Amino acid sequence: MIDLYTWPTPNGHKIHIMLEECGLPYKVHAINIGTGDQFKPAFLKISPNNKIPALVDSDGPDGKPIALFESGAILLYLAAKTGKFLPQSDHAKYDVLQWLMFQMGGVGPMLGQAHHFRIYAPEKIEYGINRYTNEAKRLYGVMDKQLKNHDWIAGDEYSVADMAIFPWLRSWQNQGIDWADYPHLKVWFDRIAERPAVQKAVQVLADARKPLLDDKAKKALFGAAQYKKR
Ligand SMILES: N[C@@H](CCC(=O)N[C@@H](CS)C(=O)NCC(=O)O)C(=O)O
Repeated sequence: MIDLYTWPTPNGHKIHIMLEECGLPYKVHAINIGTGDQFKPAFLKISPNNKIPALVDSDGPDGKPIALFESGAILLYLAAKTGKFLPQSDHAKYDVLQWLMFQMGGVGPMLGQAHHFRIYAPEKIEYGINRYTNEAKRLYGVMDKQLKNHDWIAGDEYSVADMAIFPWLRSWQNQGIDWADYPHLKVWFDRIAERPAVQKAVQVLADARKPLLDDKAKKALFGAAQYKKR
């Protein structure tokens, strides 16, 4: 059995999508990051960086349980477990891995900062807003160029790299993006949005999805709770 500790944010959605695409049964455990569930000792045991998603598979490698945090590692684990969405051939596999790393090291952190400075920061800091809006636009441009000649981000096959990037682009309005500037990326985005597994995945905990703008959420995510030694 797979237990998934998650919340309806882009990093959570990546794993919902992969599990739905693979047709793997899973039990959802809501970790409300706006009220501080991510700091509870039981969760920190499986996710020491106090972030969702985290997964426990009772039927892990060699039939033994495994606990994992970091969405990229979880996607690769599920790809290895099912033999799906990560190509077998070395060339195609490394193409996927490089775009997955591009998401983990670039798209996620930069778009996250764009959200922070554009939406969440208590002061409007022009330098931060410009820096991360420009980074968002640059990254969208890199992906648009790649998708001019490919159906999927890493080439010919839909893969974990597409699943990792797609959820971050659902919040394009918060990133100062105009889709008209990225026509190839938009076609790819719409193609993924139409997939039945993706539509099911984004419904997981959908009722709880809202901007984390109240004081309690800000304290949990950006304030004292975040920096307390545990
Ligand atoms: N690199 C991590 C990032 C995970 C992440 O940033 N999760 C956010 C939600 S999207 C979170 O749990 N934040 C709660 C916190 O920072 O306390 C991954 O890809 O799994």
